[in-house]
Amino acid sequence: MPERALEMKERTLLLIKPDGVDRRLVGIILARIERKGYHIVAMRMEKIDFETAEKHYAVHRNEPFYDKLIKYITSGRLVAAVVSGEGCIGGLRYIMGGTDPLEAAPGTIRGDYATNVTMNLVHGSDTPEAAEREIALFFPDLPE
Ligand code: IDP
Ligand code: MG
Repeated sequence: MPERALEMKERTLLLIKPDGVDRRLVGIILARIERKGYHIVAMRMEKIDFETAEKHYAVHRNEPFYDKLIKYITSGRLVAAVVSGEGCIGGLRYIMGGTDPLEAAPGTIRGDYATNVTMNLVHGSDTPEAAEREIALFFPDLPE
């Protein structure tokens, strides 16, 4: 079974944002993702610089919340991980819940553990193209 899951091509980038690390929710968040059946195939903890943050969130450049978002994501250490498994791009976002934790369903990470739309604990890539771009940004040496 593990071999089969590792062969599945789909993979996505997970970030446990600085509030998740600060609040010691790393273990709980990773446990939920692993229990779903996904594999963590690469993982690192780091405080990212502005350049990486700006590249990662380039699509939000013109949003009113952009400056706050960049300040938040660079405010402390985060966990970046590559998650692999069947349907994991959509599946991870389903486990995470909606962007605004006040509207995220109970049972999701954001629905259960967060209240603030900026500090919403986690990031998951939203498309296969975004996943490959974001994985390349955080894990440039990872084989395809
Ligand atoms: P997502 O993380 O659910 O994919 P996006 O729309 O891609 O949500 O937004 C990226 C991040 O920007 C969110 O996770 C959140 O941290 C922040 N954000 C999104 N919308 C707002 C907002 O309306 N106000 C403040 N921060 C926001
Ligand atoms: Mg997004």
